[in-house]
Amino acid sequence: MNTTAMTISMNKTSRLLLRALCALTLPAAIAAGPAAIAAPAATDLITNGSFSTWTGRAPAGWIGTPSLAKGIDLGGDAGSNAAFVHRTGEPDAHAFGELRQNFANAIEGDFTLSFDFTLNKQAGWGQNLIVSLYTDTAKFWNSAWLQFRFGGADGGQASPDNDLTGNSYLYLYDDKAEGSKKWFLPPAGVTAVKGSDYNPKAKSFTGAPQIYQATLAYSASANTYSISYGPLNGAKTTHSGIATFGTASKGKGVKGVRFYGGSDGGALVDRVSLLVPAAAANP
Ligand SMILES: [Ca+2]
Repeated sequence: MNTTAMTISMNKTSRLLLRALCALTLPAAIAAGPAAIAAPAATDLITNGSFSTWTGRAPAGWIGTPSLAKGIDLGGDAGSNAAFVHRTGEPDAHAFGELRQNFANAIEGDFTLSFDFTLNKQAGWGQNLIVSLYTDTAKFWNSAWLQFRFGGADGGQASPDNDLTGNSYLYLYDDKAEGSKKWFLPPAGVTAVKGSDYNPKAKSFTGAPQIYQATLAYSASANTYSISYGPLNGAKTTHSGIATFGTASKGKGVKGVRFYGGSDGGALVDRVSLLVPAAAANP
């Protein structure tokens, strides 16, 4: 629509009209996916999504647990670092090698989260990477608006099947109804994510890394999610019209984003952004 609109002769009235049209159509543009969200009228709420700057053991702008580590850059942003998330103890709130960032104001409308990642090949519990958007910064571990996970063939719930073949799958985690949490998008028909051989101490890969990119878009008007993922420079698999997650109708909104490792395998995360329409940006 921008191409057509820009050919209009621009008197003051048409400029105002164009502005109104852009405001009306922006949510649809964001829902359409990463190619459409490069519009200038979007604001990135993430600080230091490239992980270029670190203060001690945590990247600037982020909250990290002690087992979070600086990782090798994944190449999608200009030469810096990534974050390596890796669970190192029992699965309580403090044992995860995790990465979090809070926002000044709750996000209750459209947003698009995107990031690059690898999953490590290692025998383990079966959930290399868990992504959570939470509503309570003080109870980030149990206030998920939504979660999605890359794990073994059954989501890592019953068997340690994140095996050395390194294949993991996308799982969406319904946290809308307490006590009736469930997984969906089972492996049948879901694209496998191949693992990488990563040495976190040496910050190096053995063989070619398998680098992926994922995008999660929420449309408030449709009250649905769209998620796509695939090789960084390759074709993406997209699931759209997802309406199972908790939504803004809870009246809480998203207050922060969390990446953490739920298995011994771990994951590298890089080039994180969370775009909102400019009018909805934090002041
Ligand atoms: Ca980086």
